[in-house]
Amino acid sequence: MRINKESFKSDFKRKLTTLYAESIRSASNFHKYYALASLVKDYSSEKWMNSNDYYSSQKKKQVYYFSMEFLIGRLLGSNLLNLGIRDLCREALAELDINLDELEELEHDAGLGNGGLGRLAACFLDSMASVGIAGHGCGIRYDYGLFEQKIVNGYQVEIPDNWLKNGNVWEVRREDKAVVVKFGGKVTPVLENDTLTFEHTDYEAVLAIPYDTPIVGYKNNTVNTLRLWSAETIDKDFDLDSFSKGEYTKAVEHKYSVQSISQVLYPDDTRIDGKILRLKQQYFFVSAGLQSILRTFRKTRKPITKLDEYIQIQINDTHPAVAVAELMRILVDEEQVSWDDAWRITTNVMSYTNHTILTEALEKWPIELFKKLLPRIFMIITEINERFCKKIYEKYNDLNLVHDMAIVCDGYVKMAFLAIVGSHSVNGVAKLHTQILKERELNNFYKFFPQKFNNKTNGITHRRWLLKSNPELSKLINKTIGDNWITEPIKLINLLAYSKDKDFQDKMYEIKQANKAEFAKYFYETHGINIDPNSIFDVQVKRLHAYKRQLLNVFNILDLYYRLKENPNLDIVPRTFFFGAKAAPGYYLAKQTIKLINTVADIIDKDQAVNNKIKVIFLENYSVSLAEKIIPCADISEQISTTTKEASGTGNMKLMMNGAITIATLDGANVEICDQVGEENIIIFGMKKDEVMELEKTKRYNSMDYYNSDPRIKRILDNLVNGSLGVSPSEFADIHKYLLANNDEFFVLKDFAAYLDAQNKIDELYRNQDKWREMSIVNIAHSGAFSSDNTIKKYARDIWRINQ
Ligand code: 26Q
Repeated sequence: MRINKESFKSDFKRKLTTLYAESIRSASNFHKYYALASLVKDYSSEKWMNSNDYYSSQKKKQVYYFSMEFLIGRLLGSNLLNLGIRDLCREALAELDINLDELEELEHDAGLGNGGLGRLAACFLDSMASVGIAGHGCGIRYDYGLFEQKIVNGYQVEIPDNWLKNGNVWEVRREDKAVVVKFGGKVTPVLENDTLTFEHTDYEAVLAIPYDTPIVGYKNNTVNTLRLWSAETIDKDFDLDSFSKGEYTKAVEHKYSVQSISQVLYPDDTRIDGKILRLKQQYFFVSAGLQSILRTFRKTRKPITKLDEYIQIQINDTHPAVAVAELMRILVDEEQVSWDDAWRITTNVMSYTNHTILTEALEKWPIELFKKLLPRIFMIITEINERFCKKIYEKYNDLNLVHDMAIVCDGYVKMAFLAIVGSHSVNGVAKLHTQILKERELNNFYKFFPQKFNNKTNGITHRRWLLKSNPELSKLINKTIGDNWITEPIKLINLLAYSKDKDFQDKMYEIKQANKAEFAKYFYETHGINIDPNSIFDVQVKRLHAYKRQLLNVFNILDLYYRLKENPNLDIVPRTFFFGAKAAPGYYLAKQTIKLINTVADIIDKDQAVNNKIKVIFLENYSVSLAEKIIPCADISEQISTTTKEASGTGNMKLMMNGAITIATLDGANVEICDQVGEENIIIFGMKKDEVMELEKTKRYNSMDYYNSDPRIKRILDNLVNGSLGVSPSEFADIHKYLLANNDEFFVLKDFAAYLDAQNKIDELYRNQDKWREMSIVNIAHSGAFSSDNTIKKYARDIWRINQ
């Protein structure tokens, strides 16, 4: 389809008329946004249809990324970009006196994820389409995404994210493709003519309706599909029987109970509370997804025993792990495949990605709950478990080991173990993380299945995180090394030749300054707060969690504040510290940390003696679209987790790609960033992996020692609870207790001195602008290695066995 400015303008006007019977003059900005987005969807429709037609002939292996979360953010800008018409539209709209950026701002973020894991899924969708892999997303269409965060009196308040209230232009409801998912009930074995089948009765039937969103590849012909499932009641909304008896409440009860399945995303990204609704959500979308995949496959008339040659399923953490048993159920019960064949097919189809080593995040379900909700699935898991346990026993003759590795044990169904046993590939998300999984957390399984374990370091789509979010820098890169980095991101390495080039350095600096000024303007307009664009922008944006150590960052700020108070002439480069972080609603310590950050921000703000040197900004409601605004402005990227705890991190990659210098522990993907850029281009501090593991093992850490021996720490902690922060002395008593009485689980106090030294080094480095800019360029040049295009190609080659 050829689109030029004139045809676009008339298409756009026609769209406004057909949708709203409005002209450009009379339409609201939102209607203009909606009409534009609807037009962009039309532009991608033909390619979408052609991709689907091609795929349904099953010439190509289909990959399905099963994930509870897809944090895709806004689609208008990235779809325009990937269709290759963003500049054209911008110009054409300008001729109509319409500002494209303003329209893009009106799109509500699709916040169907908590953080890293959900955003990774979104980056992977973009990369799969852009490198031409037939890879689709399968998940849940939550009515409410991750809560909207408001800060009230320094505290986080959660507001429901009603993201669908003004409609969702991108999705297509496909009622004709609905499937039925069954919960509960009774399963009875039936023996007939020597064949054993299982009859499932008295179950609750839930209708799963798919909503499809096109995923447009970058300037190619691929348009893949993100299929999200919504739960509805089957044919009758009311239980008519109850309704006619006048029991109105009971009549609608069933409807609400069904709809609740896809109503809301669980806003917790670590701790699990074993809620039955969460298991229901998992089985709901997994069963719906598998049923629809199989239905399409059957139409090809290929033998079911070859399913694994055409279908690959990636399980995003343990959340969809029940897919192993559900595929076995379909193959054995519905397709009459023998257990052994079904098992071969299933394990060849499934692969599992682990995203965490925190033990509290390893999902397990109480047997009684599981059995009641999914009786047939439970029987199948029991069978898988028995066969697996037998194999362990045969190999090791060790009942303790059988106990440690059993999928069903100690009253629980262990989802990670089910995922490992039922997959042909198990991968971690950064080298260090995979190594720790192999050496420690999953060591038993690694010894038993060494060939399954592999690493796939995470990546980010450079199209959203550089090309789209930092257009001026992208243009400068294009002018300097050409634009082939857009399709071959590794080519960014050619910037290395310019790392010492004064002209390039200056231009890059000017762009950074312009980005910072633009953000300051935006922030003033939306919040009435001034930010100095000439200060260093120091950025820590990620979920709030103790292991990510926002506290360490705050403590450095407090120490700096006290030093400035003691010595008003202390010579530091002015700095603005940005925090963006949502806390899980039930995570008390994380919420208190937000209050602390805001309290410190207030104190500094009100203090004339320091407020021209340091400032703290808490970015309310950190989201994908806010990330796109702040990341291009960052001078410093804070990646300060306790070593071994951050599986990978992906914000670290986004920030380096935009020229920020990383201050980091050697954790997760920071290790690989350091390997790429070299130790002279990153600031590393703090405990190393072996030190952390040793201290955890020997339990020799005593946070009190640090409190007693470092007067800076003592001052900070004392002031937390003596009322000097201008809040009640009891306000931060629990943070104090957590660090001292409860011995500081994540070694904040132990790494404090090293962190302060590292921060002081940054101040010095920044004054040497030649060096600073050189470092910044080196970081951008190496960031191509962290494009998710590369990551996805490795998944395709090693795990999905797709020949490109
Ligand atoms: C599980 C059960 C019940 C309720 C919630 C959950 C749950 C939900 C989300 C558990 C974990 C998550 C998300 C985890 C996550 O985002 N992990 C991050 O994944 C990134 C992508 O691999 C990594 O870069 C981060 O290091 C890792 O923390």
